Amino acid sequence: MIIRNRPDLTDNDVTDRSVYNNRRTFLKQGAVALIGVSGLPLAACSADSSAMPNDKATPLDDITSYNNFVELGTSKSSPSRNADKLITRPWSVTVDGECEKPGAMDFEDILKGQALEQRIYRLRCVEGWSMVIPWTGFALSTFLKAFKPTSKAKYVRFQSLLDPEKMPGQKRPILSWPYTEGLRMDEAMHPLTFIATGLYGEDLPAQNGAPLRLVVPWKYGFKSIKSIVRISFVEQQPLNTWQETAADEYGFYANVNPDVSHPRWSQRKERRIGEFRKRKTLFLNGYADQVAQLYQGMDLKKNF
Ligand SMILES: Nc1nc2c(c(=O)[nH]1)N[C@H]1C(S)=C(S)[C@@H](COP(=O)(O)O)O[C@H]1N2
Ligand SMILES: [Mo]
Repeated sequence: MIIRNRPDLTDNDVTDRSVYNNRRTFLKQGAVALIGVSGLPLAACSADSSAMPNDKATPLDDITSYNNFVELGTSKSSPSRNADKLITRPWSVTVDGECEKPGAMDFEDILKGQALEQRIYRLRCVEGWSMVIPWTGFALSTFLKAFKPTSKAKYVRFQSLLDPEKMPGQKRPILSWPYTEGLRMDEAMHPLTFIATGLYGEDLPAQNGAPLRLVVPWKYGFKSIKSIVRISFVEQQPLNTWQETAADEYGFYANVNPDVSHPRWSQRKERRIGEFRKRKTLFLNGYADQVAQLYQGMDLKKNF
C-alpha cells in the first residue's frame, strides 16, 4: 500500500506554554496507591536514580490539548477539537488468540474487576518532546492473566477502534487502519506496563485514548496505543502501524534510547512540554533499573 500524506513525526515548533501548578486531587477514579515517576511508590522515590530534578506533572491543559492521535487529526491541536466525535460508551474489548479463555468484555465490567491505581509516568514521544502524566488505571498483566494465555502466546497485539464516523481521520488512508501495536509477552507482563483509564483522577479524555489505552513508559509514545478494542495473544511478532508505514524509521521495540538516532534526527535530547531548555533523554526513559534486563544480550541498534 502506498501511503500518501504520511504525517511527518518531526516536531520543530516551540510551544510557549506557561508553567503553572495544577493541584487537582486524584479522587474521582478511586485510586488506591500513588506511584512515582519511577514506577515505585512515591515514598521510595528519593532512593530512585531515575527520578529527575523538577520532574513535576505536566499541566492538565497541556496533556489534553497537545496530542498525537492520527484518527482524530494530524496536528497536535486537532485531537482535542475532534474529541466529541469519539463516542466511547458502550465499549467492549475482545481478547482472543493463543489463550484458554478468549472473550469480549464490556469496559464497565473491566473497570469493576480491577483495583485502580495512580501512576505518574514520563512519556517521551519519538518526535523529541516529553510530558509527565498522572495516570489512573491498572497493570496490563493483571488483566491479561485472566484470559489464560497458552505457551504459544509469545507476543501481544493491540488494535484501536476502526470506525471512520467516530474517528474521522480514518476517512483518509494516512496510516493503515486500525492502528496496531505489539509487545513481547515479557514486556506486556512487566509490572510497569499499564492500562490507563483516567488522568489527573478524571476519566480519560477522548484525545488521550478513551476509554482505555496502553502506557509503556520506557518506550517511545507511539507504542502507547489508544482506544483499544482488541487484544490478541499471538505466536509471531506483530507488525505495528508505524513500522508498516516506515520500517527504516520505526522499529518493533521502540525503546527510548539516546544512543540510537532516528534516521532523520538525534534522540539525545527532549523538550519537556512547558519548558524551554532541552533535557537530556535518558536510556529507557529513565526506567533502565527496572527494564534493562528484558533486553540483555540484544543489539539495541539493530532491534530499535
Ligand atoms: N490509536 C492511536 N494511538 C496512538 C497514536 C495514534 O495516532 N493513534 N499516537 C501515539 C503517539 S505517537 C503518542 S506520542 C502517544 C501520545 O499520547 P497522548 O496524546 O496521550 O500524550 O499516543 C500514541 N498512541
Ligand atoms: Mo509519539
